[in-house]
Amino acid sequence: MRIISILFLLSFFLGCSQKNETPVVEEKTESASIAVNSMVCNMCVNTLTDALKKVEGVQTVAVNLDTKNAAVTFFPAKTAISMLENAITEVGYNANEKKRNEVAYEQLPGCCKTE
Ligand SMILES: [Cu+2]
Repeated sequence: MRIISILFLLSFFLGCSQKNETPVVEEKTESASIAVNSMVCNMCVNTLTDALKKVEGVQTVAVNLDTKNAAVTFFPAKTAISMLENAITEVGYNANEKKRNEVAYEQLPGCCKTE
């Protein structure tokens, strides 16, 4: 009888500890569409994709040369559209209304310069 009650208690505690496991919280992502009108070739696409993927909290990046647009999904707890725009301007491209970093622009390969 004693053993049974111990087993009962044990299973009770095990049951409890399972219930107390922290549930996997699904963080919600947001998506942003950023106009990058000065991209001209696939090297631009690579540069922009790399820069955006490096931003903490970014989940997916899809840069489209035809529409001159960067579609990004990100965790809003970790980053924001303004930070994504900054990542783009820091590699030498205008992002939405934000002006590019001129030093970074000068360092782009010749085919990526628009002027
Ligand atoms: Cu280019």
